[in-house]
Amino acid sequence: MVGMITLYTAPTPNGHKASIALEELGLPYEMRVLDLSKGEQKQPQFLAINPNGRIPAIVDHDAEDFAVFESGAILIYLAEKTGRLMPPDPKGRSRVIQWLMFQMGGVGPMMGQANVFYRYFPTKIPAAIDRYQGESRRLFEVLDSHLAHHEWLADNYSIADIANWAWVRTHRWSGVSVDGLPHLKRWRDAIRARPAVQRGIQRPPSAIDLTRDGESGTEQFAEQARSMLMTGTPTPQETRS
Ligand SMILES: N[C@@H](CCC(=O)N[C@@H](CS)C(=O)NCC(=O)O)C(=O)O
Repeated sequence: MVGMITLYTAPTPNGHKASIALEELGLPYEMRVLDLSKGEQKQPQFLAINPNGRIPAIVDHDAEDFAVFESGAILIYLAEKTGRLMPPDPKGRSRVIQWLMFQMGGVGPMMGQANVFYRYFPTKIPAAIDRYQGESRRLFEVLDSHLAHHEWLADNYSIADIANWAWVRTHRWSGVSVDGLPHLKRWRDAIRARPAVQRGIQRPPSAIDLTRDGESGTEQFAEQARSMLMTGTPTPQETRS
């Protein structure tokens, strides 16, 4: 296979970061959707690509089947491969990477844990829910303050915007409000209007709309995430089915 990327993914914010970037860059790719509730991400074939057993990961068949895991690393790889969505000069590149790391080390983990304790964990621990929702909201306020004086997170629309947006758009699922954050909303709406972003969030489409609350299927979705969380790895029966 030449000139083609394989994207291993699932309909989650981290997966959509990669598909949005691929769509923005117009790179040809094929998609392999892993069923996380069946533990396909923990199968040996996939662990050979990503030892961490999580999506997303890519294999670049145009570069001797070079494999990349960690969504932030994938975004940097794709930007550098194409020379787009991140400038090459050290300061401009650093500004993009700073906001990308802000998402990778902050927004993603905090919202991810907010989801765990607010939606999936069988025991409700109010202090844990408050901690992760509160920290997510604090990070949203940092974004809002910065966006009050900047159109995009770095100099131009970049992989930093893609990474943060893919999580911010799901704020309702995490139970984190964006009320009173007008600059964040302006930025969110501007990115949502981009055709490549619209295509990216359909690759693959979410089983439920994570940007809304109270949808049908919500409980089934939460139940699947809950069982994945509790077991860590799938039981042999789940693997076979
Ligand atoms: N830091 C990783 C996080 C990846 C991650 O947590 N992926 C989730 C879906 S968003 C996953 O594969 N979960 C399955 C599991 O935990 O087994 C990245 O940004 O790529």
